[in-house]
Amino acid sequence: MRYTLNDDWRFLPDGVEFAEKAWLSDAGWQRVNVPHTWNATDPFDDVESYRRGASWYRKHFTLADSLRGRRLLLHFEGANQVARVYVNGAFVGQHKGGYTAFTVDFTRHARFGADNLVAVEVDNSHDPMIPPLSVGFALYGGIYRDVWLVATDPVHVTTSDLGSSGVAVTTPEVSAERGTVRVRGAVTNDGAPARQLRVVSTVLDAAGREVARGETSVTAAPNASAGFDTALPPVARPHLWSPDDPYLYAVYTDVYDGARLADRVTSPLGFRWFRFGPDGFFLNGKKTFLRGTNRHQDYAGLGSALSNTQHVRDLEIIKTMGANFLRLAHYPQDPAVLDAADRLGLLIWEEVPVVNHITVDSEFTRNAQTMLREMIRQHRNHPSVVTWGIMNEVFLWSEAGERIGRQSDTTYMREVRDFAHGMDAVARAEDPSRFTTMAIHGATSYDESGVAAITQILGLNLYNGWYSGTLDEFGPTLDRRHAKSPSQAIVVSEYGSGSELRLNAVVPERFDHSGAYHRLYHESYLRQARARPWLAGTAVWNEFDFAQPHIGESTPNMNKKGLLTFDRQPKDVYYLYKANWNPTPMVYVASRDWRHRAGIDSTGARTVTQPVDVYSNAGPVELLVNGKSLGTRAPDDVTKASWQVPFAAGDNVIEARAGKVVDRLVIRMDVVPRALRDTTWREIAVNVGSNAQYFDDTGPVWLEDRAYAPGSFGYVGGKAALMAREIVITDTKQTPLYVTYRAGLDAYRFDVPDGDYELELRFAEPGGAQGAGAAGGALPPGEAPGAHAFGVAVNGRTLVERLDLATRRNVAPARPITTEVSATNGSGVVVTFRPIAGQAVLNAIRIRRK
Ligand code: GCB
Repeated sequence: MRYTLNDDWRFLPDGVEFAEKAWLSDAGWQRVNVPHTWNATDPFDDVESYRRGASWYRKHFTLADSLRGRRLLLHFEGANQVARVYVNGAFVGQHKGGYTAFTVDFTRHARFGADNLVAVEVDNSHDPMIPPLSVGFALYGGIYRDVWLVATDPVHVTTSDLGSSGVAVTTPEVSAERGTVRVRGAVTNDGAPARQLRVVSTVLDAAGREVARGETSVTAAPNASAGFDTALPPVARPHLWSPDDPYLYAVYTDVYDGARLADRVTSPLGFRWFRFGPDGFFLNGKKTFLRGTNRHQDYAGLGSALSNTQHVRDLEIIKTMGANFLRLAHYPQDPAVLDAADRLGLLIWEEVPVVNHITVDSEFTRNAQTMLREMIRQHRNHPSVVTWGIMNEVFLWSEAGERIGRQSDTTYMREVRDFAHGMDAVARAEDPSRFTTMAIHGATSYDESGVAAITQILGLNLYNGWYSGTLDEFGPTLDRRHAKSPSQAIVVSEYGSGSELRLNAVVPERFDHSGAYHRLYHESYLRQARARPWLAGTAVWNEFDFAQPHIGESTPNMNKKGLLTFDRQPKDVYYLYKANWNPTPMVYVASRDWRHRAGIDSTGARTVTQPVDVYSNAGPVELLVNGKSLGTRAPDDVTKASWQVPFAAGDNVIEARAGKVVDRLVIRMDVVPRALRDTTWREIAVNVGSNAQYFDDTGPVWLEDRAYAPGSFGYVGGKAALMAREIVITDTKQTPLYVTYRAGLDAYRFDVPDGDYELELRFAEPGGAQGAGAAGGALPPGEAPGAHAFGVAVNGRTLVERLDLATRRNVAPARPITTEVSATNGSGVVVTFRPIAGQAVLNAIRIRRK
């Protein structure tokens, strides 16, 4: 019998003394339900980072008298990252590691018909002995998964097997003709005398019909456990499990004490066989390309404290996209995730959070190996799991926790190799039926140290065309690795680029965070992966945007590589995958992220010609714009068809038709005349230093930047630049407008007719970081550190004598200035910059006719 103890906890965000004692009042504590994290929103605090430290949770509960004589346990699905549990003041257990479940026994301390108090101290402080050490995601503290009260008979399946159910179900032999099942575990007799027990394992099909049964007798001495290992008779012509047909059986493991059923454990079962090899992945004898993605477990506003239904919904989104593979990066996830993967049909790569570097210490190794064992024992019965991951990019940081490009410390490299060998050996011994894997980045250290050759599968995290180089380098990089590792299966465990719903571009560029570049990136990777039939599979980084504290970019503290946003709105790029991977006929106008555009009149007839892409897996597509056909096109090899669309000023109805499937979208176009003396314009806003347009519903479309041309507008002199990734822009919600800028410009000009104007200039210090950019190595660096001080004049009149943007390290507050200006005698509006220290910079500019 078990039920959740999720409701009505008291929470204190502090590490006080005696919090486990009933006499300490918790009347002033916050009321919370679990799942709960105290870091639901503070990873997004602009400057101070999120709180890592100790907190207390307490819950009062009563135990029914009928539970007397039972074994009483608390099962925590996850608490990050060290949890110390007390019941009625007594310490009952401790667990290290934030991503695996644990069970504590409090039978001796239970009170019946009276108040019981469970108190849990949870601490997510950095601990050099507990993986992960440094990560690019938030280590949310708290009891952020379900808590269960479990009551068993004194005779029961062992509950002390590293948080697992105590039962291991394997399928030693599976073919289309027959499937054999083996059930192992242990039973415990908490009482006296010794007991002769029967362990009966039954396989039930999806309709609940018994298809196999086996029995083992065990003698359990008083207060002792005894193992069982039951081989069941084969199931003839088993209904195989696969992503296309995720047919599930169930196994009941029943413990009988005489005629009495003392305990039952239910395990999922799927019959399937698979292998990974240098020639790819094979499931049930069929070559299967792993069409995959990655998932972090956090969500806008909730942090890591998701309900089970939210976990399940994430997997449904992934399945609907047409994926058949999911990497649970970088840590074991909620049991609801594994259940959903079994039921929906998603093959799983699950891994332990050994990320970036290790601590060379036997305690760290012990903790990492325990986590690995816990993960495997807790999730090994899920047919969806095909590989266990032992680490991710372990050479990205140095032993001392510095982000470095390349390892040169050969002693450390040897230590990492030994560590990896140890982890790999644990995984293989725990579960010979799965394959071992690790994910590596592009450094040579993995080969030099021998680490790359340790696991059966090698995962590659590749970002060609994002952090470095060009998109076309992805395929050749894969080929070189294939040649170097001829005996390993290769999976692209990560690839991705960032995008931001508010940015889009006609001419997308690397790192512009436009939806257009995001799509281009994934189109290119899809194509290149497809051309390599030996590849086992690929996994997008990442299905969802997720929190990444200490990073700047277009939305501070967020990793924007998701195919969906942090609150699960699909970006256009999601439909690229759906069109390619989900056979359901669809057509999609790939401009939901860019429904309000602007552009300079291309014909003089108040029209702007810009591209529109459509994804269709339903055959040739006809595009109609405002009811007029622009012709029919056949989609290319990644389902894309493109048109140059002449947009009229205002709303344009775009309709794409592929046979019976239709998609319709209204795109609004703001037309800026070529010559500003044509006063059909009211406002011109420019995202200075960027090739991308910005729009956020609160104001105008901010155009991509342009060089000045007489009669029109634009910059004079200078160079387009990008803030270093580490710089967090504060005091604005319109961060993308500040991320790009023009440095060293002489002027910004608008050849407007005489009249009165409102002019807004926006600035932020790009050199706020000491050595920013360099730390990331491969990233486009921002300006060199140092003060930027300059004067600004408008039409010859000083606006600011000395604008000094220098500020704290890695923090750049947004600095907007609005002024009024009159253009007289054909002066137009001319903003001039006079450098005092370093170069002048400008991040955005806007002019409005009054
Ligand atoms: C990686 C890491 C992942 C990061 C990702 C990125 O290689 O494994 O944790 O989030 O790159 O977006 O930089």
